[in-house]
Amino acid sequence: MRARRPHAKVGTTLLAALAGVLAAATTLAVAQLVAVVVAPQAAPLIAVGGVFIDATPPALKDFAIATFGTNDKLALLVSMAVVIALVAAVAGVLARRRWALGAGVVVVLAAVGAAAAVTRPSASAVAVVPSLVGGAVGLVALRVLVSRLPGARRAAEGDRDVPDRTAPDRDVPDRAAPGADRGLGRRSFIAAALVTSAVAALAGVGGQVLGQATRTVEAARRALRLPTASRRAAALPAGVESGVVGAAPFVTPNGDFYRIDTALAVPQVDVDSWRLRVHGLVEEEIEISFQDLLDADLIESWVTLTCVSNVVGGDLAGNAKWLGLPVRELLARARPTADADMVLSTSIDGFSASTPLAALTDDRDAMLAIGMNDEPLPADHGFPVRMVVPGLYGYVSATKWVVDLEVTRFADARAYWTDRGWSEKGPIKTASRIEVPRSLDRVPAGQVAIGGTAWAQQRGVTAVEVQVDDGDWAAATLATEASIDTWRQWSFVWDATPGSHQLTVRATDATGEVQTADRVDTVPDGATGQHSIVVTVE
Ligand SMILES: Nc1nc2c(c(=O)[nH]1)N[C@H]1C(S)=C(S)[C@@H](COP(=O)(O)O)O[C@H]1N2
Ligand SMILES: [Mo]
Repeated sequence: MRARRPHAKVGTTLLAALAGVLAAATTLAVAQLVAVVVAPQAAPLIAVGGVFIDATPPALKDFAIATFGTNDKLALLVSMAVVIALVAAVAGVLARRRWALGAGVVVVLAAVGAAAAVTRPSASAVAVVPSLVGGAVGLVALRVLVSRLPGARRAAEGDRDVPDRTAPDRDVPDRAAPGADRGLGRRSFIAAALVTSAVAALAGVGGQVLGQATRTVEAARRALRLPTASRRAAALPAGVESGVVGAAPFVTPNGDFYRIDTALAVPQVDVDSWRLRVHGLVEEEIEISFQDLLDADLIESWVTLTCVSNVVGGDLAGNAKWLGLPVRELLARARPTADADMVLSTSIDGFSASTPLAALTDDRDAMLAIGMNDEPLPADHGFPVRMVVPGLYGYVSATKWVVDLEVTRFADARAYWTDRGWSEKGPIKTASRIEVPRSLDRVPAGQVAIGGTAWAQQRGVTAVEVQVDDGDWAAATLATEASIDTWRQWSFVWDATPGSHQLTVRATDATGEVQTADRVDTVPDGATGQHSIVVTVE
């Protein structure tokens, strides 16, 4: 009989797979909704994704950034959804034949979610709740759907996990009486599938709506009035912009500022309970509140942040006006002992960075920042407090959502990325890039405006040169320097002749060192090499 109905059988298997996928969607949506109430970071996708990110080898992380750029997190979430859907489809097919097997897959998935959630930094025991509640609801959904698959036995006929061994065929659905399809056929399954989808959709939308409504942290951020700095940033000198149309603006608007971090869901930090602890190799342990920061003498300065994962010509750099407390004032109160040489700053989400103590105590104005371009820090950029240290790549200095400063020694402690193959120290390397025109652009022959940005934080850029094809290096015009800690724009008027041409740029820093042409990869301490583009002149 089975052999004569291959299509029906395939169809039922597909429906079983669909049952599994719907049950998984219900599990995730319900878990997400519960997580909004219990702990947002405890949502299973977020927690499992977080574990995955922390376990990702540096090469894969670099590949993800290179391939997906700042969409690497979206790529991860989509991949996880695909994998879960596949596993869930298998669970549905299994559950049709042996309920215990299918149910087992759901239980294991929920357990993985719960385990991931409870082991995330700063998680409490309640972090298991979203996955467990979601898993329970998912099990019910799977049970209901599988029991309504065409050919499934009526509930009255028994709910056994193991089919009757005396029967010649152990396959429960196909063994069902010919009349079984009448009561529990496709229509009944479709009805149950619609109800399940509705439950999943309601939970999903409910989670979103509730999430928005309870975003008290964003409300607190909006309500915050930043104090005026005791030492204001110098007004930007006229002429910091090169004037080349299409070049990156000198000040990066907060909304356009590159974002790099390991947080799948942005940490929601409550300002009233935020504390920063300064401890370790210090004469005196210190703890400050956010109010302490608001009441302190704050400074403002322009600093260009750069990511160590930025490739030659890349855009993982941004320039902003930061408002904050000099870290050296806090350290002066704590009094580091003579053997200390590093400060390990740690975020509420477990990320950490190792910064040389000297970089936090010298006159470069490393700060605990609370303001970015005259606004409270955006949540993505570390609200309420982050570190900003001129001259060092972000991974060794710019801890967002910072809650802890441990004064220690490089010999005794390692930071998040140092543990994953990156260098323990990360001074920013001199870089320059061409922003206008774009590579592979077509431009008209004659005078063409070339423009871009160069940076060498803590040293300053003193020259930029452009090379056309294999010609001599020619000096570009430098825009005014705002400070040695900010990037510097440049422009160059090129007398373009028809044909295909390569343009290359290099910068020289204030120590006289010319940016090297040697290409090295971003791992372990930042890329080098010169940026080239190819354009067609018509
Ligand atoms: N908590 C936390 N802070 C972090 C990171 C992180 O993953 N988590 N990444 C660092 C890195 S690698 C960089 S380049 C900067 C980027 O800061 P931005 O996202 O504000 O541009 O943040 C740093 N601070
Ligand atoms: Mo970075």
